[in-house]
Amino acid sequence: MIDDKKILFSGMQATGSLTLGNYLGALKNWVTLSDEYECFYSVVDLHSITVRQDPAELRKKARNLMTLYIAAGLDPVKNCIYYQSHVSGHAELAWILNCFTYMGELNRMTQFKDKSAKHADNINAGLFTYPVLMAADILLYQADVVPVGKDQLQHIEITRDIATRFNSIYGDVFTIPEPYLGKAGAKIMSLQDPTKKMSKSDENPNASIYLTDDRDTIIRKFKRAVTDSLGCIKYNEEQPGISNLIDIYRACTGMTVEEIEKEFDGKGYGDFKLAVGECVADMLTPVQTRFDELSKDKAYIDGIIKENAEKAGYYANKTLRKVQKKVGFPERVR
Ligand code: ATP
Ligand code: LTN
Repeated sequence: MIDDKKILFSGMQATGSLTLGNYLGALKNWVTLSDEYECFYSVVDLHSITVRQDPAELRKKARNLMTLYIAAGLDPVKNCIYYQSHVSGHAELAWILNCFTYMGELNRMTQFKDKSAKHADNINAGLFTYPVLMAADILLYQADVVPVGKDQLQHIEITRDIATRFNSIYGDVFTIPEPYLGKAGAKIMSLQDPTKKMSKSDENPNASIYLTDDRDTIIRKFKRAVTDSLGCIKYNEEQPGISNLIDIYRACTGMTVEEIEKEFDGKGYGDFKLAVGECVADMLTPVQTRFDELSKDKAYIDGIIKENAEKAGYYANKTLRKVQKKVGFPERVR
């Protein structure tokens, strides 16, 4: 607890351009939750280098992501928005937790299997221990909840296992975190293959809506979205493409599946795709405008980066010192 509020932690990697999946599955919920919780939102750049990055590009993308967090509506005074690499406690706690994590556990992680298949020429140890760093992120702030998309649930589960193991040896050191999944949008699928998740690393640009896409591009991509030949707008397993569009519409409008099915009863796919495209464009336009404004204000963003890194460092150090003491590291002499 901080000031009687429960603690929330989440993060995103600064790789590629953010997609509608990232927005609906994560960022949009973050904004809703930020009143209720004491929130830490990190740009997880340590995680980014598990895949080879161009340094200048990474720096630029990390800054854009930081700006986008704010443009999407996160108040940087109320929420601690910071770069993971500015708080050394993440790497320090990750090392300790590595010694409490089993190879067998990490071997079961589906993201590791997917990413090592994709980057067969660079299956580095960081990619393997990625979930331990993620556990350190969460446990460092004693987070109660972690809002993520469905694809990250396995990582939250291993975080809970590591924390429980550590606590059973050393007493109550870590809060055991719970995942938080939004009602709609927890898994937005690719517009070109609705059996695959929409991903910022997809090579086909038509598969994803990027947060930077303009209105015409958004509408064009929805028009081209892969559906089926059944001709009815119903949420079911046989129609994964249509179900995905219903999910997107639901997440944007707050309507229920039944209300949406009723609204489009008897209408064609063309009409429905256009409606989805328009509501997504309406939702993203203000975020884009704010992003452009904020990007011009270097001093303002720099100030946030500095202040929030100090705030995050303060809370991170509190947990880290406790953990170091528990495992038997010598006390610092002042
Ligand atoms: P990559 O393709 O590079 O692995 P990604 O698009 O999966 O990236 P991440 O940075 O791994 O994005 O995820 C950031 C957040 O967005 C996480 O909370 C994740 O669960 C969520 N997220 C990512 N893709 C989707 C999706 N298609 N639907 C819902 N949530 C998603
Ligand atoms: N692994 C996550 C990003 C991430 C994260 C975290 C999310 C790193 N650390 C801590 C929530 C909490 C991803 O790939 N989306």
